[in-house]
Order: sequence, then structure tokens, then C-alpha cells
Amino acid sequence: MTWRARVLPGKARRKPRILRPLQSRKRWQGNPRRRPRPHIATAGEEAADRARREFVMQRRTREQRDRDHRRERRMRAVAFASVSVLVLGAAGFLLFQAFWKPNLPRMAGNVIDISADMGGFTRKEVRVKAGQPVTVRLRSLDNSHHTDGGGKHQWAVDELDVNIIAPPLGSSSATFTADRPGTYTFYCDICCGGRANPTMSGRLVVTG
Ligand SMILES: [Cu+2]
Repeated sequence: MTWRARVLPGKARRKPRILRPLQSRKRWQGNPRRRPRPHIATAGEEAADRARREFVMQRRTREQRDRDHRRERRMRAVAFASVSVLVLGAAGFLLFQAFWKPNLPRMAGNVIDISADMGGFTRKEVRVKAGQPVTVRLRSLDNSHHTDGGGKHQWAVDELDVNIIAPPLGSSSATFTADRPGTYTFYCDICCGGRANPTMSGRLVVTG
């Protein structure tokens, strides 16, 4: 196909106008007879142009949509992953806090360790010898978020004037000597119903 054929209107099989390269003005300079006449597109060419433009637009739209979908999926995956990491990390931290109890340092003397939480004391009965000093160390396994008592627990024996209050997740101790043999009641009056709660009390047996 020659250059001249391209500018002639109405030729069959001509490519749509938008595909034709820019016409060079040099070809007809100095020769007015060869000056190209403006091209009038035929109805078929117009339709082909429109169809092609539409096709390109549709393809672009489709590609854009696919790109958007891919990006959205990627962002959703990233968001899900980060939320998962956060939740798992928080859960792990809470579990670690809940189950990891460091051992208390050793104490000199006759020491009895008792732990307490909302479920009660770890020991329901404590036996001591009369006339011998004994140290009771009470440990609270509850944290300060407990609305009932704020995580504090108590180990008190009224007859012996012993009153130990352990702070949340902490410990406190007292040393006393029981002179008279007998069975006494120790209790916590801070949490969940106090003395009336049977799980928050126990027996201190003083043997002769
Ligand atoms: Cu208690």
C-alpha cells in the first residue's frame, strides 16, 4: 500500500484512521498538486474506530479491575496476617503471664508457703508445733484486674493475732508462735464472700 493510496478516501481495506502514522508534510512540499486532501472517514471506518477504541477501553478497564482486585486481596491478606500476629501475640503474652509463676526466694526458718486465688487456698490444713516459731508466707495468684478484692488475699487467724495480706501477684509473710495446742481456723476475708466462703478458709492444727 503506497502513501498516496492511504490518503484517498473511500478505499476498501484501509486501516482505521487512528492507526495511520502521522502524515509527513514533506512529501507534497513544492508540488501543490500532490497536496493530500483531508481524509473523510467512511461510516465503516468510523464504526471500526469506535469498536477498536471501545475494545481497548474495555481491555484497560478489565486490566485495571484485575489489578485492583489483586491489590485488594494482597492488602486483605496483609491485614489478616498482622491482626493474627497481634492476637496470637497478645494471647501468648496473657497465657505466659497466667501460668508462669517464678519461684519465691528461699526463707530461713520454718516456712510454710501457701498460695491463694479465687478458687481458695492451696492448703486446707496447716500443721505446726506448739511453742516453735513458724513463718507463713502467703502468695496471691490473682492480678489486680479482679474486681473482687483487687487480687489481694488474706491469711488470718484471729486467736493468734495473725493477719497476712498478700498483694496481687505478690507475697507477704508473718512469723508467729502458737503456744497452745488446738485447732484454729485461718481465713481470707477479702474476696468472694469473705469468711462465709468455705473455700477461703482452712484449719491450722497446733500439736503439742
Ligand atoms: Cu481470698
